[in-house]
Amino acid sequence: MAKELRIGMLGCGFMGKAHSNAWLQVPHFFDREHKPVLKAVYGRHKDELEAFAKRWGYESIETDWRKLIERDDIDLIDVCVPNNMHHDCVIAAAEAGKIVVCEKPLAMNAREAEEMVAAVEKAGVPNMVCFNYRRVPAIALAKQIIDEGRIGRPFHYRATYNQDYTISQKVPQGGLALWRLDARVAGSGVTGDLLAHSIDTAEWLNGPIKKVVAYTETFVKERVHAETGKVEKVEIDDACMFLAIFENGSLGTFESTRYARGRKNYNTFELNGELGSVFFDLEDPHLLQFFRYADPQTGKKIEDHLTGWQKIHVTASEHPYMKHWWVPGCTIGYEHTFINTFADFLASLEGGPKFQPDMRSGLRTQRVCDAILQSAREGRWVEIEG
Ligand code: SOE
Repeated sequence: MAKELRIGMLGCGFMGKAHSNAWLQVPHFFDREHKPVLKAVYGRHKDELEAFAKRWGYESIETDWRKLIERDDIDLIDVCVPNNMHHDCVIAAAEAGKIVVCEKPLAMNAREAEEMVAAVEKAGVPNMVCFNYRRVPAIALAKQIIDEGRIGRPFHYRATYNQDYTISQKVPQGGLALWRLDARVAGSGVTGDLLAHSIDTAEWLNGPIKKVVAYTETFVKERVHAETGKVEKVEIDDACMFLAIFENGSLGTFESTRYARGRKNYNTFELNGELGSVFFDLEDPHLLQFFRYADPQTGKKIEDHLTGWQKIHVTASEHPYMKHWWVPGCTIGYEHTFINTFADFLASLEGGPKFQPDMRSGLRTQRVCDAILQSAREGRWVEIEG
């Protein structure tokens, strides 16, 4: 008999939906001792909350998130509310002895994240941050190829994360749909929202970043606030570009914007090494491009007139996660990255490998984000502590 894992969901927006779907789907595709049960969901607006609970089959609703966390019929708290609530929700959940899942970025800044890590480690509760792109099979395959030594000494890491939904001046800031444009709720703009993904992936694939120098821009300086109806100053970074030096000596270039007309979720990375290179584009998520120059064992050159970039269609059962899905050639989507993520997290609760990224890893990414914003403010290189 599977052990019930009673889920308390905080938030019923975009991520509340992606996470609810993932908890329900894990048992259908992965053998786990735990069976997630959608026990209760919190939301600010009763009507929207009731409709959400009905749609996803939550047993109950709460309009007070602290009351939900205190309930003793809840095992795991999943924090899917805007960034400025993550700190208090995670600390309350840890103090209540709950398993804690939190959306990215972990917090508004590293100071908050430190307090959250201290709370979960003091309580000794399992914890994670939902950087879901690590569980895109093609990205997990890139990690495997790097760990197999097929890239060798790294020289360059190049990443972009571009979107285009805020170009119009008419797009308001704040409120349920656009809290990401309100610095008081989001903490930052593309740095915390998009580059946090790029940084988590970069450090997972290429090791820690030692220092950064950054430039940020806010193209639309004022927007109507959806809640006050007043025109207010925009205080987030609409775009950010930074250079990074990795501990391993390789050079990094990162760019992110919400002003790249035509780019919807253009999250890409390329790593160039002595023995080979890999390239990935989330707008083409089933493919990993791999260039093989030399044999990782012998270092002997294998490049000749027949070699070139391989486009690996990452759908075979030998590829990460894919044996749990369909037959070779059949693809999976955005929502499956959350299902793969929760499958790994449940495995870690059942004696499997320790789950990463945990909140201490989330703190590390927060420190890099803080350094980027500090560098942009002060116009100088900033070292990453800790
Ligand atoms: C922003 O539009 C956003 O939804 C991010 O907040 C998510 O983290 C990213 O996965 C997709 O884009």
